[in-house]
Amino acid sequence: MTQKHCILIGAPVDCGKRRRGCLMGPDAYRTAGLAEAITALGHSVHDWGNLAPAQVEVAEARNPLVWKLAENVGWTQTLMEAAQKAAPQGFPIFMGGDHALAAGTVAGMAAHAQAAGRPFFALWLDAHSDIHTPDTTDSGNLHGTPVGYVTGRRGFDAFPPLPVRVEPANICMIGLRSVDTAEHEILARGDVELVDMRRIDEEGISAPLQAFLDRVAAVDGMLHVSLDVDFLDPSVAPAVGTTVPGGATVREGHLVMEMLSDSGLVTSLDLVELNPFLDDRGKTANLMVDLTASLLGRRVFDRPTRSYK
Ligand code: NNH
Ligand code: MN
Ligand code: MN
Ligand code: MN
Repeated sequence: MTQKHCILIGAPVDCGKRRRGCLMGPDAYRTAGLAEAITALGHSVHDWGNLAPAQVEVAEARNPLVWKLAENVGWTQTLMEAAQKAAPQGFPIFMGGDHALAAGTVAGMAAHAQAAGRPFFALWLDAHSDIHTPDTTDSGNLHGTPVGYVTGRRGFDAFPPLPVRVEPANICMIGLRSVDTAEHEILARGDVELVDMRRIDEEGISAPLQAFLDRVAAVDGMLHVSLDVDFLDPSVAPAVGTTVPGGATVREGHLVMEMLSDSGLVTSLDLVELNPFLDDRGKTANLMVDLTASLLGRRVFDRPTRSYK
């Protein structure tokens, strides 16, 4: 595979939910050897260190449950800018931090794709659909809202204006098994491609993923991957606040990453929701690093063909 210049961007976002600990994520990835795993594959790495949220003032949210609005808005602004700065220079890897960070990274990458004149797609690997708005969330936790923001849903007035709306049809969610009622309503009548765990059980994970990748390839799209730790089953990835049983296996995770790698379509990556405080001797951090290595070309054997059909 072609060599990349990987840019590690520490995003210790911990304001997207009440349970604390995701702020330690970037350092856990460093400790688990993310940079070393990348250079071992022949790529170059530059670690930009950890960013801090812009200081902003916001009006009080309509929904009194909403938690740490100003901090979430500040991070969105910071990461939107960071993504647009990093993308022309290499392959950004956003080391989270909770999933609230994706409001900024996805919006920033979408703006970059527009500037580059290419269609933008996002792959959401998650147990959850994260398509709430600050008005519909019943937890008040804004890590459940980044897809709502980037698809231009109403209710994000306090947030930076969206540079470009991401087409719901250009988003594919794989791993779904916890979708709230308000999210279900919007998804059921929308165009987001939904691959829940039952579909994975019945069809395997490669067929729906390949179908999505074919769509991205057909229009030479740029693909952003947002990997939430809870996409994986909690037995193999316990270091996450929102464990949901029945998730992807280690091999399903690697197969996704290997197919993404073969596709050559991925242009940026979020690693989100790792809470090192909840880990078991670094097991989850290590798995996330190994999955990133698969995405960047690590193989046991090269495959003679590139097609998985
Ligand atoms: N849907 C729930 C909420 O809005 C859970 C979101 N939690 C996540 N998302 N971990 O990936 O609170
Ligand atoms: Mn998520
Ligand atoms: Mn999740
Ligand atoms: Mn909820």
